[in-house]
Amino acid sequence: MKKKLAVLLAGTMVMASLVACGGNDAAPATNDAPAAEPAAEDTAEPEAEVEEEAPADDAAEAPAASGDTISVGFAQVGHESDWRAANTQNYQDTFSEANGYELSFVDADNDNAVQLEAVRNFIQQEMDYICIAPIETAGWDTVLQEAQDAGIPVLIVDRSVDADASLYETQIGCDMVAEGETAGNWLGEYLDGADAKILVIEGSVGASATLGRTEGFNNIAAQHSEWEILDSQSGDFTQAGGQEVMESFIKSYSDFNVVVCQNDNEAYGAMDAMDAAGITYGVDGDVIIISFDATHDGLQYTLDGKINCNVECNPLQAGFAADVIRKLQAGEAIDAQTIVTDEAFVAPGITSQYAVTMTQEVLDGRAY
Ligand code: GYE
Repeated sequence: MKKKLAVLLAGTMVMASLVACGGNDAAPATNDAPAAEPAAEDTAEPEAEVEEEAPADDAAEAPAASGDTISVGFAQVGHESDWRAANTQNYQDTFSEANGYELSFVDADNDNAVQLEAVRNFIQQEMDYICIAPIETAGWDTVLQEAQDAGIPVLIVDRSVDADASLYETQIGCDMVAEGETAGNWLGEYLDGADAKILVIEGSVGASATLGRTEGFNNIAAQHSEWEILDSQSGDFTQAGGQEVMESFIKSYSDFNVVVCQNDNEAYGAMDAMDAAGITYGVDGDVIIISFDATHDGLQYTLDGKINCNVECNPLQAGFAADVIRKLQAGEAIDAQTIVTDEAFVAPGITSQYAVTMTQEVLDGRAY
């Protein structure tokens, strides 16, 4: 059951530091620590962003220790990609009973209405905390206000929302604009002044991951008059979507040398479509493939030279959410935003100032 207690954090609020908050320092809260509800004016205070490495697997130490179980509702986007599967698994492992949580997990199947309803159900069930991985950035004000009115702290995770930041506690996720810029910077370095005719398979429409990666890549493309973006269509972050979009691109464009896929699953679909059309790609082919996520299979394709550059988005983010909840339980200050840091990877034979060259060792060392 949710206990309501407004904890005045103003006096204890500290500027966000660069000290790692997702590591093994998550001390258990005491038994009598109630579910803290920071005062609204405190949550509205802008704090510095912190950049974080992914937390270790054991980051989610039991916040409740021997005390009450903490109930957490997680409204997940869906199951559209390998990235999402890894992210879901990470939440289920982290917010486990053994760690002192009761996790209510809803897979919204990429449907906004289902996701909004899930959040409203969590409010009705008086969850202690709600985590939302928002399908789209838009449309959140009303339900976030409802959660705040009910005194339930909300964590926006993975993607971001357009809503007023005073309506939620914190946002945790990768910097999507930076990811897009990394992809563009790598391409500029690789092409070294050569022309590019670029096709973009975007992610789901209205998702911050799509908007950010597109913006970031376009920022760099704007610096290259020798580049032309021929077309940009949504593949909905799925393999089937990537294949469908690529098939239609192949019908419409006979002259292209770069395909940007905004996630690995779309890249798998795009590769299938190019295979079927007899178009070669990768380090030994005619078409450069850029992908995002750097999941295990995506990096295998990168190691095999099929994907030229793969920009990571680390799905292991639940430890950061657990750490925020631990701090709220303890009445401690939290960061307004946690940026999960990423790397980029390039195929063997490519060296880059923006990316790590893939080896079997790098692949074997990956946790997802
Ligand atoms: O890139 C994609 C997933 O929001 C970062 O969503 C996430 C994206 C990820 O479907 O594979």
